Order: sequence, then C-alpha cells, then structure tokens
Amino acid sequence: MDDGRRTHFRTCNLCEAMCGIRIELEGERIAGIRGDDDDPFSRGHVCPKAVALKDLHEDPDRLRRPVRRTASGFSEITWEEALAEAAERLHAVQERHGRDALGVYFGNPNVHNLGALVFGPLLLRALRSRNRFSATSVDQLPHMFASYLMLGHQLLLPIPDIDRTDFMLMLGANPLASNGSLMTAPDVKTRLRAIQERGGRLVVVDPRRTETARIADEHVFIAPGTDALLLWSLLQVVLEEGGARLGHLASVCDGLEQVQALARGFCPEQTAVHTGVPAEVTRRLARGLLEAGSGVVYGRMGCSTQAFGALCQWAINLLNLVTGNFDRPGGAMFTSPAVDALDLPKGLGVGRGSFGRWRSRVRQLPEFGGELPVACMAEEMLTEGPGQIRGMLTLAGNPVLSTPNGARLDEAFAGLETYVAVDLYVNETTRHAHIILPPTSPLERSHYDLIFHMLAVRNTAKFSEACFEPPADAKHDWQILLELKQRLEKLRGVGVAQRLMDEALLRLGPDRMVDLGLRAGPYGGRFGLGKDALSLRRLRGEPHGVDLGPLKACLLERLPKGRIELAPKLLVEDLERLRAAFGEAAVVDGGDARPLRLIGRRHLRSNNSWLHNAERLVKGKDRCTVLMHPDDAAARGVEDGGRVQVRSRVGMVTAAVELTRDIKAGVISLPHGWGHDREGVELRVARAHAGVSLNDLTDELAIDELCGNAALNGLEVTVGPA
Ligand SMILES: Nc1nc2c(c(=O)[nH]1)N[C@H]1C(S)=C(S)[C@@H](COP(=O)(O)OP(=O)(O)OC[C@H]3O[C@@H](n4cnc5c(=O)[nH]c(N)nc54)[C@H](O)[C@@H]3O)O[C@H]1N2
Ligand SMILES: Nc1nc2c(c(=O)[nH]1)N[C@H]1C(S)=C(S)[C@@H](COP(=O)(O)OP(=O)(O)OC[C@H]3O[C@@H](n4cnc5c(=O)[nH]c(N)nc54)[C@H](O)[C@@H]3O)O[C@H]1N2
Ligand code: SF4
Ligand SMILES: [Mo]
Repeated sequence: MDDGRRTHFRTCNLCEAMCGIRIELEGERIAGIRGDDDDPFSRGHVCPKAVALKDLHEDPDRLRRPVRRTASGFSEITWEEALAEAAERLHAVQERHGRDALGVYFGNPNVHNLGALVFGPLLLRALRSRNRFSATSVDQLPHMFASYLMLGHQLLLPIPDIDRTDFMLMLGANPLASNGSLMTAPDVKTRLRAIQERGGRLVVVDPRRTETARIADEHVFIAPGTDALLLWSLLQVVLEEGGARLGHLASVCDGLEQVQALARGFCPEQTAVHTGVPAEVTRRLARGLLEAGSGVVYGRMGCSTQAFGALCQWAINLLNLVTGNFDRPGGAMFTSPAVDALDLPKGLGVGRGSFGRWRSRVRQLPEFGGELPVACMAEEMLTEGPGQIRGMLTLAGNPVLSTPNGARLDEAFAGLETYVAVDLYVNETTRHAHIILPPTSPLERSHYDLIFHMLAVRNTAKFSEACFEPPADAKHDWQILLELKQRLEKLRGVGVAQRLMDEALLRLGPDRMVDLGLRAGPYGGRFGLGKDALSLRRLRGEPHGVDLGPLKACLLERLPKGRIELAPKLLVEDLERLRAAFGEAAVVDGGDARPLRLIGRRHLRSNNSWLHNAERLVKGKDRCTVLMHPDDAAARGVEDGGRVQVRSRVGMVTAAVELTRDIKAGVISLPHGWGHDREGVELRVARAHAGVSLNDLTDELAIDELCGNAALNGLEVTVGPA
C-alpha cells in the first residue's frame, strides 16, 4: 500500500506451538505483533514471547556481521574472510588430529528453522565425525528411543489427541508454561479446559503444583525420578482389572505375555513407598483410564530427563496400547503430515534410527541416531589422548547453559584449539568462539515447520514468507552451512560432481525442498496434479495455513516393519536397574535435614537459554529463584525471601528462595537457562537480569544409563542459608 502499511502473516517459530501471528508493518518498522484470528490451528492465540520477535529483530546486541575474537574482544570481518577462516580452521583440526577431533553441537533452535533442518544434516554428514551432539540428549531422546525399539522408527512419535480425549493423565509436563512439547497444541490452555467442558478429566502428576496442575481436576505429587514405578503399577492394575485391549493393533503386537508377566511385579502398594503416591490413588487413576471412553497418558520433560526416562516412555506407550488407546481418536495418535520426513526420498528424510553403533571414547556411552550423549561432551574435550575433541562447531546452541555441568564445559570450550559458532549472539558458549557466523533474523526468512507439523495434535500445513528482505550482506543459516560445506570439501579436494551438487542445492534453497516434500506427500496427490493438491504455490495463496483435519488412525500404514514390539529386550533388561535402584531406599519425604532433590522449571516468558535480552520478557520480579517447602526451610534455618546456597557434587550456586507448599517436601526447583553474568557475554539486558545457571549444579554423571539421556531432574543437593 502507498502509506507503506502492510500486514504480514506467519507462524511464530519460537516454541513448538506454531501460533499464527499477524505483524503490522509501517515501512520497515514493526508497529505491532498479535495473534492471527484466521489461523485455523491457533485461532488467534499467542503468548508474550511472540512480541519478542520484534525485540530480537531490532536487538542492537544481535550480530549482523561475522566476528573474529581478538585480544580486545570481537571485531567484525567480511563474510569472505570469516567463511574462509572458519573452513580452514575446521579442516585443519581434522587434518591434524583426525576426523573425530572436530565435535559438533546442534542446538534446539535448529528444529525451528527450515533451512537449517533441510541443509544442516548435509554439513554434519560431510564432517564425518563421530563426536556429534545435540539438544536431543538433554530432552526427548527417550521418546525417540522407545519409538525406535517399539515401532521401528525414531520419529514415529505418539501425540496425545487432546482435542478428543476424555481422560488425560499428564506426567512431568507443564504446558501452561511451555505451551506443549511433542504435542504441538496452540492455545493449549483452552484445549485442556475443553476436555473438562465435555465432561472429561485432566490429572497432572508432578513434584510441583504447577500452573497446569492448578487447572487440572486432580494433582498428584510424586517423588522425582520415580515415575517408572508409578507407570508400571498403573500397568499392573490395568492389566489385572481390564486385561489387554490391543484392539485393531492386536495382530501386529509381539511380546504381550512378557509385559503381563513383568507388570505383576509392580503392585501399587510396593511402589507407593518410593513414589509417594498412595496405592489407592494409583488404582483410582488406572480405573479412570480403563473407564474413560478414550484416554491418553502423556509424559514429557520431567519424565524424559531423569534416570529412568526410557523406561517411562516405554511404559507410557504400553499403557496407551493395552488400554486400546493407541492410534485411536482421543488416545495417543500419529500425525499424517503434509511433508512426511519419514517418507521422503533416501538422503533427504530422517532415518529410522540406530543405537550403539559406536561409543564415546572416555565413558563408552552409546550413540543414538548418529549422536553421542551431550553429557559426555566436556570430558571428550578435556581428556587427553588419541581421539580427543580439539575443535568444535556449534550451530544455534548454548550448551554451557543448557547441558549438565555447564561450568566444566565452559572450561573445555575455553581451551579449544578451534571453535566456530553459527549463532545470533555472543552468548555464554559462543564467547569462546574464534569465529561467529551470524544468520539472518527469523523475520528475514521463510518458514515451514518440518518437525512440528509432525508432532501436532491436528493435521495442518502452513508456509510463511519472509517478512523482511534480508540486508544485502546477510546470509541465512542454510547458506552459511552449505557454503562452509563447499569450502571444506574444496580443501579436502572433493570431486567436481559433489561440488556441482552443492551449487545446485544453493540455488534451489529450502523452499523448493518444501514444495517437493508437499507434492510427494499424502495431500500433494503424490505428484498428481489435482486442483487442491498441496504444493508450495497453493500454500503461498493461503497465508493463514490450511486445515487438514483431526488426527486419523494411520499407524498400520506407517509402521516401517509392520509390527509393534511390546517388550524390547533392552528395555526389559533395564527394569533390573529400576528394581535395584529402589530396592531399599525409602521415599524422599522431606521436612528433615536429608539431601533434597532438585528439579527444573519453565516460565512462559523464557525460552531455554535465550530471549532474556528482551526487556519486556525479563522485567519485573526475579524469576531465577529456588522454590522450597516451608518444612524443609525450617529444618535448615532458611527464611522466605532470603538467599540460599545450593550445592551438588559438581558445583554451588546462590539464589533467592521462595517458600511454598506448591512443591513436594524434599524437593526444590530452579529454572534453567539463566546465569548470563559471565565475562565477555554480549547481552546487555540479560546481564542485568543474570540469575544463576541450574546447569552449574546438574551432574554429567547423572544420566539414564540405558540411552545416555541427561538426568537433569531428581539430582541430590544440599541447601543452606547463604
Ligand atoms: N537443567 C535443564 N537443562 C535443560 C533443560 C531443562 O529442562 N533443564 N531443557 C533442555 C532442553 S529441552 C533443550 S531443547 C535445551 C536447549 O538448549 P540449546 O540447544 O543450547 O538451545 P537454546 O538455549 O535455545 O540456544 C539458544 C542459542 O541459539 C541461538 N539461535 C536462536 N535462533 C537461532 C537461529 O535461527 N540460528 C542460529 N544460528 N542461532 C540461533 C540463540 O542466539 C542462542 O544463543 O536445553 C536443555 N537444558
Ligand atoms: N516458555 C517456554 N516454553 C518452552 C520452553 C521454554 O524454555 N520456555 N522450552 C521449550 C522446549 S525446548 C521444550 S523441550 C518444552 C518442554 O516442555 P515441558 O515438558 O512441558 O517442560 P517443563 O515446563 O520443563 O515441565 C516439566 C515438568 O516436569 C516436572 N518434573 C520434574 N521432575 C519430575 C519427575 O521426576 N517426575 C514428574 N512426574 N515430573 C517432574 C517439573 O516440575 C515440570 O513441571 O518446552 C518448550 N517450550
Ligand atoms: S506459544 Fe510459542 S509459538 Fe505461540 S506465540 Fe508463544 S512462543 Fe510463539
Ligand atoms: Mo527441548
């Protein structure tokens, strides 16, 4: 329009909820950001972080040009200099010390970034290092592990059909703060309330009475790290009282008898002493699940990042299976995404998964899906000897704040021979980089959610155009990654064919890949030409997105091997570890001077380790506080509002304490992603609201020993007045 006003519609890419947003523009200025009422999925909902897209775009601390670290801080250099030096450095480390001497960390924002998802894996593969790490192993690894072993594909993840369920049993998740995870459900609060409005029930199991627990019909306190026991007791009651109702999946399931036999060992009366959940409550919950028209058990971070995360996700799948709620409306369902990463031509899609093909050098932790657990990253850098990591490449991540024993990792990064980062900021990790390559801002890119459409509670498709034309000298993540790959291969003397291929990909870009995926997918007519067939062109004409309907039963078509393994050997064997761990130890009931158990928490206005540089998201009362039960405080001489020292095997932090009966006695909570007050961090606002890092307390030795995921929750700590 002539006055320079326009409205731009897109999807917010900050968390998993995929909210549609409406950006009002006056020339190049963002006049406002609000929810898009016409988005068929999010229906106008947004959270306070959506407006932070403006802050992020305009943030003077956000890097716009590549920088090199010098004795007096970072200084800007040209892209040519930066890419050439970055490639030479990465190449030199591998030449000098071998391929595995270069480690890579692939951070969380990559999964919210179309270009990085499409082209990042090409660079990662080209590096041919076994020392690949990502946020997966401080997150959803157990879900992928269980799907890999039970269903034959790591990304065939069950999604709770919350829009139709009559009974939802939620463990270790707080969607009212997180907006949902492995459950893309914009406006989740309204969706949860709707369960109640149609006469259903929501039950939350959590060591803290969370925002979500407050709106639930029932909240059950549990001792951290004991969910696997509760879940197996639920299985015991369900199988004893309801029998196995595998329904339409009965003929493809193997191992039912073994599961039935195993469940007998987990009477609710026996597990209650450890979980703190009374046996009658467990029985009531099991009956609730059996009696509901449809029901679903859903467990997330609290259940995933703990010592028995894989056992938890296995048991959750089993509960949904044996109650007949797997792949059934109102239960745990599977998406039929418009771009199906499970079904793309080889090389482009996501592999079925792998486990234990190699092990980490120092601690012998197993590979999963081509990656090693990030809990062993620091020791691989710090332990001398052949195969030691001497150089790192981090892509959109901040592992110093995000992974266990961050302080040790901090020290490890400081000592590297080479470190190249692709990131928007000089954060707690990238401050150690020799070169930082900054991508465009999210509003300067097109977007399609390759991952979150696959994890959504409804089938939809939406493509977002870039809101702004990027500056002439800016590069997208995917361009940086592909150009790095090209330069590395040139240094290695890779053949012409490969180079031509990369040239072609650089010209093609990620949008064309989305088009290919859409046309190859279930709504694209499998390359047919139907008028309504989904294509990029069609999505471009529908800026609010396209609704493809509720989830459909589709598992039988999607199972790669056509069978479901109910009792995978690795998981069955791991039950021994669970039994051994809870042989004699008594429940943590708090109120005395024994060590406490530390858990994390999220806040609506935070996003992992970043977005704290947006004033409007950090202003107000300090959020990086310790929550503690008054009885535990009294036993330690701690006063409300005072400061406490929290100590673990690996570190100590000091923070303000808030006393509350909303946390189970014996447990304390501290949020993660804070601790910005480190030398060299270039985040002015965040530094003024620094907080302390939870991951200076979490222990890299605390892992789920089966799959290697970090056990961030349930750590033993001691607390006293500061
Ligand atoms: N104790 C504890 N620790 C946790 C958790 C917990 O619950 N408790 N949660 C864990 C979970 S679930 C996760 S996913 C991890 C996340 O941890 P990380 O993988 O480290 O991810 P973030 O903290 O989101 O990384 C933020 C960095 O990515 C950069 N960035 C953002 N967008 C882009 C982009 O488009 N391109 C590029 N190149 N860079 C970008 C930002 O500038 C910022 O520096 O933290 C984990 N750590
Ligand atoms: N605002 C905001 N939204 C986010 C993020 C963010 O940082 N901020 N991060 C995004 C990311 S990367 C992810 S992975 C998702 C995570 O989304 P969620 O899985 O919903 O994560 P949390 O909010 O950390 O909720 C975990 C809950 O587990 C509880 N808990 C801790 N230990 C245990 C235990 O042993 N057993 C049980 N039953 N419960 C336990 C905690 O008290 C907490 O309430 O959120 C995403 N959305
Ligand atoms: S809930 Fe998530 S996707 Fe929606 S506006 Fe907030 S940050 Fe963006
Ligand atoms: Mo995450």
